[in-house]
Amino acid sequence: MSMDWTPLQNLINSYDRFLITSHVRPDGDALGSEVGMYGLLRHFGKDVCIANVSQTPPRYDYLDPDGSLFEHFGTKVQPSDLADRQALVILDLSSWGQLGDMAAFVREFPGPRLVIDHHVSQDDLGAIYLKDTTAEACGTLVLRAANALKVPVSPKMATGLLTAIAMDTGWFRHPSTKSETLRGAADLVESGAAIDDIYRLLFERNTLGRLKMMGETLASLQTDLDGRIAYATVTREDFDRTGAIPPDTEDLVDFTVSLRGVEVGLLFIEQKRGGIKLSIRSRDGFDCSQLAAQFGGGGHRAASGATLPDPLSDALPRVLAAVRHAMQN
Ligand SMILES: [Mn+2]
Repeated sequence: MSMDWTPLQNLINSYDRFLITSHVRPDGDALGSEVGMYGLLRHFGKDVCIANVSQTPPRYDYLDPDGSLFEHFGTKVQPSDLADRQALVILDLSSWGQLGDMAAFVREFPGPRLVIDHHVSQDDLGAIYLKDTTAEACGTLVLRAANALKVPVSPKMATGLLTAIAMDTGWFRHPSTKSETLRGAADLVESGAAIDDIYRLLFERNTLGRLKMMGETLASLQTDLDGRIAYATVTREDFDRTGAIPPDTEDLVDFTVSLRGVEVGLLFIEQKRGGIKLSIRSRDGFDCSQLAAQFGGGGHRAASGATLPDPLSDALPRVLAAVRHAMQN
């Protein structure tokens, strides 16, 4: 799908001080897209600041080697520090829930807001939307924006955007991977993204806590509906026992759908503040975003998530019943 990037160009023509943000618990696509957008706006001489509602997971520290790029909203930057920002660019999300504790700030932001996103679910964020739900990653859209606006892609931008696209396509394995995905990735490698280094930085720097958490997650795996559903749980005790931190659970849900015969995989993660973070993955066409929407969440057809206020003992049977119901109808 080709997109008209005029709204972004207009914003660049009209404003000087930009703020970029993305979703809670940022992943490779969120952070990598921010790095790409930062480079794009800097190319036009803009004053750019990135503020995120969650801390940057340690595995992504290579995107911000001197810790100067990603500011943590609420600790490192306060709303008053951002009072001079004229325009807001929101990446890889279109729902209030995904903004977490930054939602109030965004609601009151006086300047124009631009959303660049590829998620199906959408709230009215009072923004201009540049959205393509067929895009495999938000990073793909930022790369297209750079190309459309004739911005040369620096090695830093390329590193961010390759991270974004690789992570949202499961390192070019998911069905969302098209020939264009690989052509885009090839361009990014040509622009200076060291694909071997990026892979090693992301996947071969596990902490002992994360590996032990993988073990706990696998040990908790169970199946339902004659093996068509698989689900695993991560409890607060698992965190205490393994020494893992919340970002260490990224991608663990993928184990559930790696089991032969499974069509829907679920991972329930107990949250420190209470409630459950639910991750949903599917194979063979089951629509995860619809299921997530039943629980106030959203996402994509093959990957989605939601946050439930209930304790694990209530959330698990409730979600399982909903999945069974959806699969049997
Ligand atoms: Mn994404």
